[in-house]
Amino acid sequence: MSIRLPIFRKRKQKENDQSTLTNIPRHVAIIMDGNGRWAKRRGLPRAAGHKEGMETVKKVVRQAVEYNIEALTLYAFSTENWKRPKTEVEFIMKLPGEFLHTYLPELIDNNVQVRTIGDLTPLPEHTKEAIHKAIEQTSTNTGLVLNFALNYGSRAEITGAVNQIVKEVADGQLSPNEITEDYISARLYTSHVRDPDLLIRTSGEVRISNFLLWQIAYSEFYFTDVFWPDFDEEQFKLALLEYQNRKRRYGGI
Ligand code: V07
Repeated sequence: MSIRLPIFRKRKQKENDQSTLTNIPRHVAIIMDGNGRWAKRRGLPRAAGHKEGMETVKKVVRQAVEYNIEALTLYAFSTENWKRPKTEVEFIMKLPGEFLHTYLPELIDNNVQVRTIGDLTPLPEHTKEAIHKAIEQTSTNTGLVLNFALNYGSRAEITGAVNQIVKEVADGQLSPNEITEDYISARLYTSHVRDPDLLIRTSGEVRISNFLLWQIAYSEFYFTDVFWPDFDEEQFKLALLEYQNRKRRYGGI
């Protein structure tokens, strides 16, 4: 007669499956790269890639709201992007208006606060009008802070802060020993949000390209080969899972 021995199974690590996300980053920043290449692959004009990329923005924002992410910063237009053909720049500058025309009501419904970082001065008037309206109409919202980086460059941002601080010192309003990291942070475009916990870049490039240089000092980086228009709900979830697993690994020591 055989004796039955109890089998002790290792407890299933439930937290590791796709359906359970813990340790959600509070601020996610994204370099939305690969729109032109996505279009080229399909034999479409680059504009088609930008348009599809705009649809991805809507999906990612919905998901960020669902996950209760506090802030989402999207690199929509860099200071370098002005070098592109005039027709392409003109097309891209219509996107904020188009986006907000269809999507602003949903942003308001979802308690999203629209903000920008960067110098909006050189943007076309129609672009600025659409954006200012969205900023105004969402200014009292308390949910997701949705930051669009427009005509943004990190070195220009830091240079601006340095100039401001030097002027305060020269005017005798500020003593050099009062220049702390917090004092500098407060003079950057991002003074209304915490530093990003996670930085995502799509489309295979493994560079920072003058995006949030000061603010990403302690961020986790996630690079994927997926083109921005293909960065769907599943892809975003993969990035959040990777973030969660990194936190778990070094949290365990
Ligand atoms: C832009 C679509 C996404 C891929 C990257 C380049 C093209 C949404 C906006 C936007 C900006 C401000 C705002 C509401 C929407 C946008 C630009 C480019 C310049 F208040 N997408 N998107 N702005 N692309």
